[in-house]
Amino acid sequence: MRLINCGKIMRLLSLPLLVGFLGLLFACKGGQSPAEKVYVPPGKLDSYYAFLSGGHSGQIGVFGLPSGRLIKMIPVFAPDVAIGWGIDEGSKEIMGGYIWGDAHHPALSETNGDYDGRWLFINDTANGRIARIDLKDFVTKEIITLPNVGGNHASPFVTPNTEYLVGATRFSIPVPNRDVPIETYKENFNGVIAFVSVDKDTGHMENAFQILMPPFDYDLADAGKRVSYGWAFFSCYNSEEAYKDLEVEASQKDRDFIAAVNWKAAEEAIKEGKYKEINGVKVIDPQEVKGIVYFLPTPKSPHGSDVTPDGKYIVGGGKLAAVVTVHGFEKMQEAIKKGDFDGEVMGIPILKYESVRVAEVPVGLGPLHTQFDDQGYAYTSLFVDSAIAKWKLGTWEVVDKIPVYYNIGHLAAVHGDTVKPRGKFVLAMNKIAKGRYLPVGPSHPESAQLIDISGKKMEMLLDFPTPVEPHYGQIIDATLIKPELVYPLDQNKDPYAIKSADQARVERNGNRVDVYMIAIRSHFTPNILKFEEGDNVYFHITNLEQDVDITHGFGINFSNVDMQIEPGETKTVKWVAEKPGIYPFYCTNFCSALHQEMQGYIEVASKGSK
Ligand code: RUQ
Ligand code: CUA
Repeated sequence: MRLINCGKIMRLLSLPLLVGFLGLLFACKGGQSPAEKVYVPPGKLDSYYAFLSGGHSGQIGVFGLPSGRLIKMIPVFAPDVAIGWGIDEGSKEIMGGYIWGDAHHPALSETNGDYDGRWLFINDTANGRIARIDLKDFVTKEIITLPNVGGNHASPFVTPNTEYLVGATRFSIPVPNRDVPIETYKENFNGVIAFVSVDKDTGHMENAFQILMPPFDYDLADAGKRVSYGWAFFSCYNSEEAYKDLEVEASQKDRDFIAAVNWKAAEEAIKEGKYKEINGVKVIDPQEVKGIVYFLPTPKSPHGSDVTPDGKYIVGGGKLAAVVTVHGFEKMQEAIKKGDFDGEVMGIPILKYESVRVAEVPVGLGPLHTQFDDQGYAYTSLFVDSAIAKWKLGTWEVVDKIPVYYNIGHLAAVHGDTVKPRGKFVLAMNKIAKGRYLPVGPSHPESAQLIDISGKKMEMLLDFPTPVEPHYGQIIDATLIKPELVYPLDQNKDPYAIKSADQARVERNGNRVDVYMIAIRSHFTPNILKFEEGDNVYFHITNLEQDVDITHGFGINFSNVDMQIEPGETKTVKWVAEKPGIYPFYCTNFCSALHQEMQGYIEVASKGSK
């Protein structure tokens, strides 16, 4: 019998072993795989909230990162029949008669230049508004209209202590709006830059002041921070002042502008009474008040206007250029002091390009928006190239590029527009995301792509669909948000609240009927109701539950009435008894084993029959 030749076997085995060992070593060095980096096991929570605007759906999507899971859609400018947003009386009043809005830019409130997790604001480009969502319950609390602003796009971008939200005109209109020939655009139309103040305790918004501007299209904005605190920077295109065929006529000039606004100086001017009131808002005219606003020439039709975390530089995304332009705040201050001007428009000095520009960074085609990390790098979205360019602040060199699918608009890094970016990830929000998901007809869902930015090279991790249509998004450390899980019943101050079933009742006053109703598992009190044809019925329903996630619904058959009432909450909804007959109503939100039994009947008698 031959002896086994151990040495030979060892030699035969050693090569694959060595290869395997080295492979393992490399794998470990690369750290986790993309799948591991985004995997959040069942029962575990994500580390970040991402708030993505819902565009013309008028909503905001709340996603968990790194998993990309959609957690909630917050209705803001548009009705949501599930929770009754735009149906119950309270939310109808907040919506102010509109049923749509075009939500572009979520803006988290800030303290000392960093997100504080208190409120979320968002603009409505269509109807010139800003909404405030309370992050204690993720509910829209207030919507304010900005008079004189046509198409509020460059908004709401907060100042470092949420002193102000900004707004600006995208579509210039006459200010005040009136009937003039469109052909007199140059003489009769104006842009407006608006500042909305925020009460630091309640979050309540007020129109503070506005600045009258030439009829350009103001696009994006960012507030100055640290050294540039007290300023805000608004990009604009169409300095050609075209009002038709903009795609040709508004792209003639090689440079448009970033408007630098000294809002501290504007505050002073207001205090000194240097304004006129238009539509109830204090408006400063730069032809009469100097030193409030300056133009920084910026190539070409700039879109994004983003201030670096140290506040020293303003980055303009030259949509029709192949570079981002970096302006220096200090250089700007010197140029203002020296009067280094190249003419003026409407009393607003144009600073010399060479005097303010620090660098032109050759990032690639169609640069739009820029975000920042914690290592001194900037990330610019490239719409035409369908890519993100990573470049170094200070040396201005492009160090990496990653393709995205396709046509990226905004991008968001973790705390990526604050004074304290956290690095880790950047989220690409792609506009035209052809074929990324199972097809669902002609319109393809938009895509978001999560990219690891912690290493030298960017690494694509994850791809997930996002409901119509994210423009901007912001990503916040989840530990900074601590929502309430029930509304304490003893703090319910709703004038129509009742706190026990024995207070439940029906009160009639002419043809107005008020129903004070209780909802608690698994019963409505009262649940048999009798009205007369033509009655206007107001249901005031209090959910007496104090258990987490025991929400009741209230839906009436053959009607448009449905709403959700959260634990401890009271809501009012109006229903008109239009036609004689029987109308079942029921709990529309699954709440218990006897949820199916949670129902009642309404009887409507014909007029004068009782
Ligand atoms: S926009 S894709 Cu409405 Cu903010 Cu730039
Ligand atoms: Cu209450 Cu279902």
